[in-house]
Order: sequence, then structure tokens, then C-alpha cells
Amino acid sequence: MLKIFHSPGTRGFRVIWVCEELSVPYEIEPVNFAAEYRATPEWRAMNPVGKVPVMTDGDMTMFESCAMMQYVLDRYADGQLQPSKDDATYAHYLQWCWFAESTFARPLGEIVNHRREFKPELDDVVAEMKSRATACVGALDAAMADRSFLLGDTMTAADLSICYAMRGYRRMVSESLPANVQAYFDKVTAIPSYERAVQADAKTGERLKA
Ligand SMILES: N[C@@H](CCC(=O)N[C@@H](CS)C(=O)NCC(=O)O)C(=O)O
Repeated sequence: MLKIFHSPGTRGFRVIWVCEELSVPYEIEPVNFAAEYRATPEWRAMNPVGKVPVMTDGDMTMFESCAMMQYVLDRYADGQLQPSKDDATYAHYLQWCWFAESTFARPLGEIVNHRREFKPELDDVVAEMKSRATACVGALDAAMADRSFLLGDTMTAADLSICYAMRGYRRMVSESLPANVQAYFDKVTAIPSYERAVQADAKTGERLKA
């Protein structure tokens, strides 16, 4: 069975959401997010740079949340939540999947890191990262002007991945989103698997506190 090593509120949410949407069985192993734990040899053996999440499937261990999503899709989704490789939308499926982590979530992650490591004296860096994340939201607003989901009428894992990052944007940069993005975010997070993922994430927090 898939095991997702997850700290509440972090990128493992993406993989949990995909599993919930596909009804793929998985279990969550709560991970203490404290820097001291992530620096231990035990955790570094799972993730060599001390980040979360990690996922195992039998004796396979991997890091990188979007790679995990893709692994679940390719192994267990039977064609759901992604276009086939010969579909006209496939290139843009890849584009938005990579954009979600490499371009959109990255400046958001830097805001968290700079606040934690350097406190307020690096306000300029935080402002720059907010501006980069906001440019991504602008790109999404333009893209969503003429469609229901990123690839048109069909929801894919790219939508879940982007909307995971959007949660961070709303928390860290701005609650108010441009109209097209707001409607899109509301639509994607209204699917029942989103609430199940939120509950699974919250339960992970409770298990860590117990
Ligand atoms: N690209 C990686 C990023 C992983 C990442 O930055 N995870 C965050 C939590 S969401 C983390 O562990 N941050 C701790 C740190 O960077 O020190 C992924 O998608 O898995």
C-alpha cells in the first residue's frame, strides 16, 4: 500500500488529494516537521535534503510531491485525471503540472523559509516573492478566462496541484483572488475529495499532537 509521510499543511496534501479523488488506498505516516527531526540521519535517509513529503510503495521510496502525483496516476489511475500522451492537451498538462511547483509554489516556499530563517529583516525578499507568486496568479487568471479547468472541460491532476499551491497563496499573500481564479479555485475545492483531503491533513496534525 502507498504510504505518504506527511506533515500537516505541507505538499503531501497534493498526493493525499489525488489518492482521495481516485479512491486509491493509502496510509499516512505523520512526520514531525521540526527542523531538528528533519535533520536526523533517520529522516535524511528518506529525504536527503530533509524536506517533506516522502512516499513509499512497497520497497520503493521517493521524494518530490509532483513526481509522487504522477507516479500514482501512471500506476493506479487507469487513465483518470490526466490526458493520454497523444492527446492535444498533453503538452499543456505537463506545463501546468511543472508550473504548479517550479514556478508558483517556489516563491511561496521562499516566503516561509525566509520568515523562519531570517525573520522580518528580509522584507524585500518576501515582497519580491509575493510579487512573483502574484504574477503566477495573473497568468492563471488569463488562462481561466475561457475554460472551466486548466485543460478545458476536464479536470486533471494539474488542477489539484495548482489549487494546492493556491491555498498557500491565499494564506501568505492575499485572500482575494482575481475573478476567474476565484471561480476556478471555488469549483475545484468544491469536489468532495478536497474535503476528505482536508480532514486527512487535520487528522495527521491530531496524531502528531497525541
Ligand atoms: N519540490 C519539493 C519541495 C518540498 C518542500 O519544500 N517541502 C517543504 C514543506 S511543503 C519543506 O519540507 N520545507 C522545509 C525546508 O525547506 O526546510 C516537493 O514538491 O516535494
